[in-house]
Parts: sequence; C-alpha cells; structure tokens
Amino acid sequence: MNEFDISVLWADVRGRLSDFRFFHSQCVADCAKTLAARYGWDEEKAYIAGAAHDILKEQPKKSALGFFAENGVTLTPVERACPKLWHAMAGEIYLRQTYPLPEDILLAVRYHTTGRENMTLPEKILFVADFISDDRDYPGVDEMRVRARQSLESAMEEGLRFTIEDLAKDCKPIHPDTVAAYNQILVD
Ligand code: DGI
Ligand code: FE
Ligand code: FE
Repeated sequence: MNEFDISVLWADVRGRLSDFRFFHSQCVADCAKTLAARYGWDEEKAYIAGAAHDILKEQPKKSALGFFAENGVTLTPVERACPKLWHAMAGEIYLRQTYPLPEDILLAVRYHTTGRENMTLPEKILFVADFISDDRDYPGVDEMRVRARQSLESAMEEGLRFTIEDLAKDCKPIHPDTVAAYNQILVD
C-alpha cells in the first residue's frame, strides 16, 4: 500500500463520532492489527480498516438515505427496514470517494456488520475485531476472545449466532448476507 496519512482519517473519524464510538474505533483498530499479525494480513491495512469501519455510524438516518439516493444505491426491502446496516454500506461509499484506500479495506468495512458468503481474510479480521475489541464487555465476550485465538471462523460462528438470535428475539429482519455467512461456516 502507498503512503497513507492516517492522521487525516483519524481527524475525520474523531469529528464524526461521539467519545465512546471514537474509543471503540481505536480499540477495533488495535484489535484488527493484532489479528492481522496472527492470521497474516497487512497490519497497517488492518489498523486503517478498524479506524474507518464505523465512520458513518452516527450519520442521521435522513442523511444516509439522501446519500444512498445521490449515489444510485437502491436498498432492498430488508435493508430499508434495518437502519443499523446503513453505516457499513454508506461508510464504504464515503471512504471510497474520500480516501485512496485499497479494495480489501473498503470491502472489509462494507461487510463488517452482516458478513457475507465467501468472506476474505480482511473481511473476517474486521468482523471479528468488531466483536472482541477491548471496549466490548457483553456477556460471553471472553469466550469470543478465546475462540478468536483458535480460529476466525470459530469466533464468527459464535458472533453470527449471537446476532441472529438477538435479532430473532427482537422480531427484527435478518439480512441474507448474515444468514449466508452463518450457513457457510456451519456447512464448511
Ligand atoms: O457498529 P457496531 O455497533 O460497532 O457493530 P455492527 O456494525 O456489527 O452493528 C451491530 C448492529 O447491527 C447490531 O445492532 C445488530 C445489527 N445487525 C447485524 N446484522 C444484522 C443486523 N440487524 C439486522 N436487522 N439484520 C442483520 O442481519
Ligand atoms: Fe459497525
Ligand atoms: Fe464497530
């Protein structure tokens, strides 16, 4: 990767996020870097992906919908019904337009919330880092951290199950990419 000035990205992230989400982004960057060292992705790229992944998490819903319209993105009915998924979709587009970032980082951001079938190593690393970063303290996070040291797939299976169970209990729609990611891990 060519020289990338991460200080500009950090300032952008800082300006867009509350203290706690900014701290989360710092923790995910650190964690993604550690996972990259363990599993063999570029550590600097992993750190950048972690720094950037939630950059549009606090964008108002109206602005996100305007941004999708401006960029010719048509949401599926499930996507329209799941505003929590929007920051990953909009985040990829915003980052692509604003920074000279490579495709693997952009796609890791794009799929960090749902996962998808045939995830790449960078996508898996960011997905898992988002679950086990130091700021996370949900019940079961320690088990997830142990799994993440065994294999990314083991942590992803547990994370996806946790997400799907939670969504189903709340009567929320489950995105096909989330289901595809989960099924593939179970049958592979
Ligand atoms: O942005 P973060 O909070 O750090 O984490 P995230 O990007 O993984 O977002 C987590 C939220 O996304 C959580 O509230 C569950 C939701 N989510 C993940 N997959 C799906 C989903 N929501 C719906 N409705 N459907 C999904 O498939
Ligand atoms: Fe996110
Ligand atoms: Fe996150």
